[in-house]
Amino acid sequence: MSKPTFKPYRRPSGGWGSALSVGNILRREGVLASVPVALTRHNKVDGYRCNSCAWIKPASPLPFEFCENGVKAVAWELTAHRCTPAFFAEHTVTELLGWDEFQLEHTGRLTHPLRYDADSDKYVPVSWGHALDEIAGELRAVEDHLKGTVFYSSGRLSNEGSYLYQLFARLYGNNNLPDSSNMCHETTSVALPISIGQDIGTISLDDFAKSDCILFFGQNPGSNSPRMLHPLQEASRRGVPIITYNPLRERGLERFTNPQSTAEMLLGQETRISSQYHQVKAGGDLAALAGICKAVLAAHDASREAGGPAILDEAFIAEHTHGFDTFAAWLRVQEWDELERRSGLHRADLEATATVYAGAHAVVAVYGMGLTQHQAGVETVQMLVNLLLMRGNMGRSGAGICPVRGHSNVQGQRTVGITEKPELFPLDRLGEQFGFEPPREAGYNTVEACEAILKDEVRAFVMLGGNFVRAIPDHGQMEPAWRRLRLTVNVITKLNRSALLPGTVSYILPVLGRLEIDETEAGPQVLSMEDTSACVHGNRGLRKPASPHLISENRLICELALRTLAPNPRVRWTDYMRDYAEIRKEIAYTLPESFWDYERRMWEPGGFQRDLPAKRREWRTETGRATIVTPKALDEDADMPAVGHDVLRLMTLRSNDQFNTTVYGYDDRFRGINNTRKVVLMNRSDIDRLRLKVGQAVTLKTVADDGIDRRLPGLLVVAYDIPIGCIGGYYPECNVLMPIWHYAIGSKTPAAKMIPVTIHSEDARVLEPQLEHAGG
Ligand SMILES: Nc1nc2c(c(=O)[nH]1)N[C@H]1C(S)=C(S)[C@@H](COP(=O)(O)OP(=O)(O)OC[C@H]3O[C@@H](n4cnc5c(=O)[nH]c(N)nc54)[C@H](O)[C@@H]3O)O[C@H]1N2
Ligand SMILES: Nc1nc2c(c(=O)[nH]1)N[C@H]1C(S)=C(S)[C@@H](COP(=O)(O)OP(=O)(O)OC[C@H]3O[C@@H](n4cnc5c(=O)[nH]c(N)nc54)[C@H](O)[C@@H]3O)O[C@H]1N2
Ligand SMILES: [Mo]
Repeated sequence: MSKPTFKPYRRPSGGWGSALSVGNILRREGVLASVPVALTRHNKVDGYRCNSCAWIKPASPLPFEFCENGVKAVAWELTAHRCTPAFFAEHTVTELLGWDEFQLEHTGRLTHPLRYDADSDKYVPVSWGHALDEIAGELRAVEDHLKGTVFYSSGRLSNEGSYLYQLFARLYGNNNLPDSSNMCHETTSVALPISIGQDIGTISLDDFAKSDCILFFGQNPGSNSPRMLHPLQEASRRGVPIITYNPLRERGLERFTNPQSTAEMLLGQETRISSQYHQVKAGGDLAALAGICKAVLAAHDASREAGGPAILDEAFIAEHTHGFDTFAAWLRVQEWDELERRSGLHRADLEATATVYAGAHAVVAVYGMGLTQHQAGVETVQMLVNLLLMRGNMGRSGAGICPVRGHSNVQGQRTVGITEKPELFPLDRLGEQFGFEPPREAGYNTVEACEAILKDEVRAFVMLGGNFVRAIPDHGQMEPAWRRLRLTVNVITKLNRSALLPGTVSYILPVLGRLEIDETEAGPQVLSMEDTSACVHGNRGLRKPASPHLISENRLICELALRTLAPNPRVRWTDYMRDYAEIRKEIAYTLPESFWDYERRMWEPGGFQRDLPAKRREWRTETGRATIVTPKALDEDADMPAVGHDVLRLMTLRSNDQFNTTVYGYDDRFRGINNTRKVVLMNRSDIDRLRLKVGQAVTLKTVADDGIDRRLPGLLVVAYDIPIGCIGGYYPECNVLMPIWHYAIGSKTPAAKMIPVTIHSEDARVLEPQLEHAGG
């Protein structure tokens, strides 16, 4: 591989850099001819839904409704490469454990069901019948169905597959349905129901067009939801202020050139995105938001005293909210010194935001993992909602809260029943519908599943999509525990590390992707999924399957259920796998208020939006009003030792060349990092203070008092524009440093954006020559 380089990226997001990056991956995956054809059906009515992020799919799509990272995700799935039994005959599992994420997935699409053979330490091909029979036998043999088996899923699974999967788990006897959402927007699912009475956001695409101020907290659209840059570009051109709070200066939030506009590309035109950019400390958002709220309140008080107009929406607060007085009293006693210290920002910065906010009529607040993956994540999200509620920015056109969901169907998956929390799904109705008594005991979420596995209480783990063992914290503890499981089933499309940690009985079961034609005895089938704005869309695959031996996720679940569960005439597995409209009928029966006329409406342009009560100011909370939540404390993180200058806050980040644990390449163009992911981004003054050198190799060690040694060697120091005391590294490489018990209070979302670490130089390994470096 070429030598690592670090060079500040001076160009806008999008633009020619994006076009070049796309060209590279199409060539590398051998799909230069086929993917561009597929892309004409990308996010189109009667086409397929992008398998990258969950950003809104508009009713009137652009001629090319895709982005750089959408193309990468499509190319990755439609790749010409194949990972066949011949490959597994050549490589032992032990050998493959030495490969990184890029190398593993780059081998191509999996083609055959495989069973782990301990004698040869290799995966060998088996028939589907044998695989399903043995897995079903193992699942039945688990003594304690309530505790002994876990059914994980990752947020790409369709609504149909998700519904079948939860039904299978509940008929089997538990709610152990952790999903990728547990590591992601679970914080949202806990915070928003208390605040506004629904577990999802309130925004439609249309609101971006009508908003006159957009707040951005801890979300990186340039890499993670690039199609969002189009409405942001439009907003910026209308003169709408866009205010960003992010420790890093992210290129996509600064400047953008639309790669789909010939004029912009040729003329090198670019649009500024953020009008204010505040480099808050990692975890400092709770204090920053409290400061903004305090400044808004102070401005209101001052205006009132001077006989001026109200700045708070007093009528809205009186009629629609609960808890304002307590909150206002709390804000008044907060000390600016403390808010400045915790946020790492000046009072004037926070007041500047408050001034713009107070002058706007319709404000959208966007957030992502920068808020949710913190110990105080739940209260921080609620504080952002408080700010909106102070001026009635909820349930009004152009205003509202916009959590940007991650995986392309992570939201739909939750809607149709993938949840460990029994209260979130109408289990009575499900029981009546299928004539059984669903389990009522809360199931395991991701963290709890890991804890149970560490205690050897779990026998069987079914992974329907995703790369669980790589996505979770504490690799050093979890990987050995994984090998002690009795059964591990990896339902995947590409080889990943989770599959390389086999238990006693282990399978790789390769499935169709949603871009592929899914033909059953009843003809070609379609699927559906929900985007981040709660719009449900149809999906039709268009490519020939990667291998004739693949089956659909739906069929896999049905076949397994038929072999595992006692027969129940009300559950028509054979019909479901034949005709997916039969699954949609069941979904519509369980959730009639959302899914009436499902079969027709999912093909409407823009899909159909599920009912969002908060959008019309109906608050399904305990009090029937929106709750203004006063935080218990301003502590950003109780696990973080307050003393000791040497303790740094590690944020684990995504590069522009990855989708979660899927790594497309070793470049992070926007951050100017090339040919490596083994870096630690540091402020220049921390580098000097800790007597390190740019380009030098270092080891990170977690600061924790549980007696476990967590360390990651071999990272190169990069000088970067990042707040003092905060450092950045890549996920999933850095997950080895995250203690499993370090998570958001209330949601148990791993606190991946603030890991307390110390840094140690590996003197012997200083790299020569000194590397060029960025910013600082
Ligand atoms: N191309 C691509 N697209 C993706 C993904 C991908 O990996 N690649 N992943 C998908 C998934 S599952 C998800 S959940 C989303 C994730 O998308 P995002 O929510 O954007 O997640 P991250 O990139 O992890 O981090 C977001 C931002 O938070 C900032 N940040 C870190 N700590 C803090 C903090 O304490 N405060 C503030 N204000 N900001 C902070 C980081 O600098 C970063 O810019 O994207 C989805 N889309
Ligand atoms: N440190 C740290 N850890 C994190 C995060 C972080 O920011 N920092 N982010 C967290 C977040 S937000 C998330 S969502 C999780 C992600 O966790 P997961 O969703 O479990 O992980 P992915 O990397 O998205 O899964 C990739 C694998 O999915 C399989 N796959 C791809 N497409 C399909 C398909 O169509 N069907 C099936 N069956 N399989 C398919 C491929 O085999 C591929 O190897 O990670 C979390 N972990
Ligand atoms: Mo996510």
